[in-house]
Amino acid sequence: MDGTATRRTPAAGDHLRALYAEMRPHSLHPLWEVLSALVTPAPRSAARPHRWPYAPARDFLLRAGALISAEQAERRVLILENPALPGSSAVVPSLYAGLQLILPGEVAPCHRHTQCALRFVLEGEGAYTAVDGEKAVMRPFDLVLTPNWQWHDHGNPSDRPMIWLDGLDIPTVRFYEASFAERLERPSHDETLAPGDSLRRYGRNLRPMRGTAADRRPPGQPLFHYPHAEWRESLLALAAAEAPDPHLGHAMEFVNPADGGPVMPTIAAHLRHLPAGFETAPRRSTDGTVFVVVEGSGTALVEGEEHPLEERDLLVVPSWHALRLRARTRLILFAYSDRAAQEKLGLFREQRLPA
Ligand code: 1HN
Repeated sequence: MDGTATRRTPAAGDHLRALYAEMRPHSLHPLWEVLSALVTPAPRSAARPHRWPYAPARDFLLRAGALISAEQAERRVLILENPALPGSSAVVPSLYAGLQLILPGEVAPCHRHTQCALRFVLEGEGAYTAVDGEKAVMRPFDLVLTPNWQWHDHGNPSDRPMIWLDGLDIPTVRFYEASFAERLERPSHDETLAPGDSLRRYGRNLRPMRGTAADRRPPGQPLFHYPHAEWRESLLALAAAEAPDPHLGHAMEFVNPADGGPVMPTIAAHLRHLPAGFETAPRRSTDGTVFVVVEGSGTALVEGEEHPLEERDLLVVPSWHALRLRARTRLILFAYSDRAAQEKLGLFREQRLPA
């Protein structure tokens, strides 16, 4: 398709190019020159695989912490920008990732926006995210959600820095041109519920019966805290009970208890467990995915290229890049991706490749 028309005769080619030049100021362009790049037979991601080792990123973040407060910054975050998407603030074309630092005594002021967010704790203990005035007190490797348009502020009453990974759908919301945001006039939301209330109400396969005015959280999104201690126990129980899937290892998805679906409308999150010495067969999928190493060490092979994996390292694997994981010790990974949005749009595909 590319340029075939213009190659038929030199004269016709010249006429076509002259026509394009005449049309351009009218914002009209020939589809036949770009069709094959627009409608590709398989995804061609603009992003590239990349690993951020934790230690240097942490050092830069702590240096920023000495120079700007969380309140001044509103959010003191280093963006993990895909090296192939400069200026985009995107880790893959649809998603954002950042590392956030809250120092002892600091508050990140209360706001809300149409972007939805997850936090995955990397370091520290005792800081909280308050969602609509209910605190989730966080420990390493807890998952905390701030669904779209819910008020949220963070605070660190502990005596150590707290660092977490932020995952948001910022580029998706930007694509739809649907960003709204507002700040609360006070730094912190008034406490509306005791810390941990929604985890106790909705995190145990129970819910208050309706008609009792006891449903305090939005009905479609009742749970926002998935503690490491709980998810790890489930993942290890699965690992003890059955053989690993050849392409995934042991894998578990975080679900929204209201509907059994992904944790947020645009973002899905899941876990992997690989026994020591296990290597997966290659698999590719259309969801651009950010991985965090929670436990152990090993190697990720992305389209055959090796990326070492150590605790707290971050790795991005763009759409349709074949991934194999190799565990040196027992390897546990957290991951989030745009699979939730893609499933709704009928776009999600995965392919299991032979070892
Ligand atoms: C945000 O609200 C947070 O609440 C973190 O911690 C990062 C990046 C862009 C837009 C909003 C937070 C963010 C953000």
